[in-house]
Amino acid sequence: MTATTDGSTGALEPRAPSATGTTTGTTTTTSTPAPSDLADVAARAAQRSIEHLLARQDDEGWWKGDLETNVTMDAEDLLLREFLDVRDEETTRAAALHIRGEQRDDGTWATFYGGPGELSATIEAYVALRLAGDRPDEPHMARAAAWIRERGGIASARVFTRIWLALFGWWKWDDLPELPPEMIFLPRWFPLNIYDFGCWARQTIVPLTVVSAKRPVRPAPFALDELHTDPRIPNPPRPLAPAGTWEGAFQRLDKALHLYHRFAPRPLRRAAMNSAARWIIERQENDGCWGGIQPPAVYSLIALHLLGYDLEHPVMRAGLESLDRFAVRRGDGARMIEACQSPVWDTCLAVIALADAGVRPDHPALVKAADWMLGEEIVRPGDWAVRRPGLTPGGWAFEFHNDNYPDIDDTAEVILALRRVRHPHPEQVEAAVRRGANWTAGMQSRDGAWGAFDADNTSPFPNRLPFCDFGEVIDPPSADVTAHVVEMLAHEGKARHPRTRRGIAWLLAEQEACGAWFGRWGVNYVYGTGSVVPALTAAGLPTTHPAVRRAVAWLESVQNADGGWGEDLRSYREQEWIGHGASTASQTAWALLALLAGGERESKAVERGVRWLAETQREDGSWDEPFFTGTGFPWDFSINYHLYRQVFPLTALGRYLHGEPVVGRLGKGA
Ligand code: R01
Repeated sequence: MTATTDGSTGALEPRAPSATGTTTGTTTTTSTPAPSDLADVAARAAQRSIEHLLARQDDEGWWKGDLETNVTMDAEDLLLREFLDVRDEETTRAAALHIRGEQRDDGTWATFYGGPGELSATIEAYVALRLAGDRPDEPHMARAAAWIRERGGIASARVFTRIWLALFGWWKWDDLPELPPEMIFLPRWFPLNIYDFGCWARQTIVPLTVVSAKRPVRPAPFALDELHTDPRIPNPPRPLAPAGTWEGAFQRLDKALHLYHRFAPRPLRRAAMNSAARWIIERQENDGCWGGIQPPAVYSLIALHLLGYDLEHPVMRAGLESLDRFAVRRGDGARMIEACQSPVWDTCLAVIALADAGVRPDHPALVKAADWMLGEEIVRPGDWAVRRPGLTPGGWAFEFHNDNYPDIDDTAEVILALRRVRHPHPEQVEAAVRRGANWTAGMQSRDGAWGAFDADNTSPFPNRLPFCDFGEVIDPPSADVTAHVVEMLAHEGKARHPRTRRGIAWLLAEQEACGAWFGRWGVNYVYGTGSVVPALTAAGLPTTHPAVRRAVAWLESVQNADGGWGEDLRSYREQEWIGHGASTASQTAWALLALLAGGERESKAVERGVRWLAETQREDGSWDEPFFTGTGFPWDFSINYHLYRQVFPLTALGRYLHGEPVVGRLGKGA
C-alpha cells in the first residue's frame, strides 16, 4: 500500500488562485465556517474515509471496487463452459454456491438488491443450478420452477435467455428472431448497419449473428419440461401486431429474415461469416477479452468455435483465460462473475475524492494514481472513428483492457482527476489532457450533447428489432455524460467555447418539469441532478440561475426524514419512485454535491445530509450500501459499484469542508 496518510488540514497546500485568466466566471467558495460541531464531525468522517480509501489503493496505483450485477453473468459463464465442454467441478460448485446464495425466499432471483423476481434471470439461474446437480424436487428448485411456470415459462423469457436454451435444444432456433450475419456488409449509411448499435450491443450482436445462422444444438444433459406452462406446446405461437404499426412492421421483417435464413446464397453467407470472424478477431484485446465486458467475450468464443477455431487456437486460449479474470472469489468460497471491471473509473473518482478532501496534490498516492492513469491513455483509433474519422485519438476506457472503446465519461473524469495532481512531469500530464479534451470535444453529437462511446449513435431502429428485447442498444447523448464533459471543459478554461455553450444549452433544455435531470448511467434523477448542477456552476452559471434554484428545490423536496437521499431503481418504471427510496451513501453524496454547488452550504438540508453521512459511516471509515445505485441499462441491467459508497461521500464531505474544487492547473506546475 502506498505511503502515508495525510489528509489533515495542516498538511494542505495553499489553494491555487482561481483566476488563471483562461477561465470564465468560476470561483472558489471560501465560505464562512459551518456550525462548528458539524465541521468537526465532517472532518473526522472525512479523515477516516481518506485513510480507508488510501489503504485500498493497489500497489500499481489504481483502485477497483467489485462490480456486482446479477446471476445471469454466473449462469451464462457455466452454460458457455458446458457448451465448449470445459466446465469443471470446482468452478461449477463455487458458481452454484453464489447463485444459491442470491435466491430469495419466494424462489426467484432479482436483477438488483430488493428488486422483484425477474423471469429470465430466474430461468438462467435455475438451469445453472441444474447443471451443478441440484434436483428439480429439492424445495428451492421446485419453488423457482413453479414461479417460472406461473409467469409464462421459457416462452416468456427474453431473447438472450432463449438463445442460451436453444444451444442445448431446450428451445427451437426457428422460434427466435433472426439477425443474419450478412448485416456486417450493410454500408454505414444504411439503417441497422452494425455501427447504428451502441458498442456494447454491436460487440454482442456480431458474434450472435454467426451463432444464430449456425443454429448449433449440443445434447441437453437433462430435460427442462418443468419450465414450460404446458410441456406439450413448448413453443406457443406469438400473436402478430397490426401491419401498420412499427412492431408489426418489424415482426414482418423478421418473418422475411426467417425465409432468408433458408434461401441465403451459400457463398454470400460464407463470406459474411468470414467477415464477422475477422471483425471479432481484430477487436480482441491484448488480454484476450472483448471490449472489457463479459457478454461479448462469451458470444465471441462460441461464434469462433462454431467457425472452426478449436480450443487450442491462440485466440480461443486467450479468450478463455480472460473469462477467469471476471471472477471474484467471495469469503465463503463462492465465485461471482463481474460483467466488467471498473479500475479507470474507480481510480479517477478516488483521486477526485481524495483531492476534494484536502489530500496534498503531490501526495505519493495521487502521483502514483496519475502515473497509472497516464499509462492507460489510448492513442489509437477505435470504432468511434467510424462516425468521427478525422478526429485525433486520445482518451480513456473504463476497464483495464478496452482499447477499441475509450469512453467520453471516463475521459472527462480522468482529466478532472489529473488536474488535481501535482505531477513531477507536468508536461506529460498537459499533453495527455490536451489530447483527451480535444477528443472529447470532437465526440460531441449533432444536438450539442455527448453519449458514452460514440457520436450521433441515435438511430431509432435497433431498439425496434424483435431480437433486441433487452436493455438499451443505442448510445444517445445523456445528461450525466454531458454534464461531466461540460465540467471538464470549464475546468480546462473552455466554459465560453461554442461547444461548451451548446452542451450547456442542451442541459438546460433537458431539465424535467420537476427540476431534476434523468440519470442514464446512475440511479436516477438524483444522479442526473448531482452531475448537472456542479457542471453548470463550474461553467459559470450563477447559483441564482432559475435552473439551479429548481434543482435545489427538487432535491430538498425529496430529502428523506433521516437526512439522507435515496432513489429506488423502480424510478425507471414508476413515477412515484422518482427521488424516493431508502437513503444510501452514494445518492446522499450526489444530492449534497448539487446542493453545495448550488450555494446551499449553510442550509438545513446540507447539514442534515452531512450528518447522515457521518452517522452511517462505519468504524473503519467505510460505508455499507446493499442497494444498487449504478445503471447499465435503465431497469434491465443494474450495477452495484462497490467503490461508489466510499468515493462519493468523501467528495461531498471534502467539498462541504473545503469548498468547490479550484479551477486551476496544478498539472502545469503551478
Ligand atoms: C452487457 C454488459 O454486461 C455491460 C457491461 C458494462 C457496460 C457501459 C458503460 C460504461 C462507461 C461502463 C460499462 N460509463 C458510461 C459508465 C459510467 C458510470 C455496459 C454493458 C450486458 C448486456 C449486453 C458499461 Br447485450 C451487453 C453488455
